[in-house]
Amino acid sequence: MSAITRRRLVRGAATLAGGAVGIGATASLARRLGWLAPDAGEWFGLGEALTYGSHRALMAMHSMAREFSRSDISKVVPVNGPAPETDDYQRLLADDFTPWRLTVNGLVSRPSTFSLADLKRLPSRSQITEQTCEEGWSFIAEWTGVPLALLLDLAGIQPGAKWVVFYPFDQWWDSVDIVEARHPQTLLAYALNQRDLPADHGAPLRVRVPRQLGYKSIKYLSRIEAVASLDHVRNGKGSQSPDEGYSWYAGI
Ligand SMILES: Nc1nc2c(c(=O)[nH]1)N[C@H]1C(S)=C(S)[C@@H](COP(=O)(O)O)O[C@H]1N2
Ligand SMILES: [Mo]
Repeated sequence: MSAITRRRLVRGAATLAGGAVGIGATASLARRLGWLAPDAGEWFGLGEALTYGSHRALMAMHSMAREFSRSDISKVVPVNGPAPETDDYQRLLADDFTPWRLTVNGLVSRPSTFSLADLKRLPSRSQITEQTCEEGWSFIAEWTGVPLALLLDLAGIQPGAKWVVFYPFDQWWDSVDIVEARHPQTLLAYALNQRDLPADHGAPLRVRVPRQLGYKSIKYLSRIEAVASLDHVRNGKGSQSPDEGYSWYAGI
């Protein structure tokens, strides 16, 4: 997000908390409302925590990422993070992902697995959105898949679930809050520009979170877990990103 936008949002959130009372009051309000990012204690500190809190406070929960038309689709689709070279992934790739299953578990009433064919039979959504990498490049593409909200409801996500964690076949992992998980543009995509997802772009299934930077859009999905707290999930920061120098929240 640009510095100007961030400044505007932070100022907005401070105003919300009582104007001159300012930053400290905003942080405690954010904490009370549950708008404190899971990595708020990290060295990104208050700034990143406030970006998340102010987005959640000021923007409509259902504000939409811009959608484009087919003529806007980029000719070149860059890759960041090549397909895993592990035996288990390469074997699934060689088998066209027929034996692959997506596991949905954690705080759900019906822990479930889905084959690619199962997912393709569910109601789908297609959207032409921009994917922006933190490294400074972006592209516009059409993604087709199952809204994450639909899958969470099929698995019977429980009211206590506050976060949804994504585990892929490589070492990357990430999570989103329930607002993002239920957002109509948050997809589990199996197609890119109307073809099966190429391996490098996340086959057989990837997340698309078009309201955040590209690194939230986890590729090569294996499992999705609903949790009440991220404190005891791996590094306790909701994502691998804070260990790599990026904030958990990547809203744009
Ligand atoms: N599992 C996994 N997901 C990932 C990555 C990765 O390395 N592994 N890279 C991320 C980053 S930094 C970006 S910008 C996008 C890139 O998606 P693309 O390769 O389809 O362009 O995927 C994200 N999802
Ligand atoms: Mo990225």
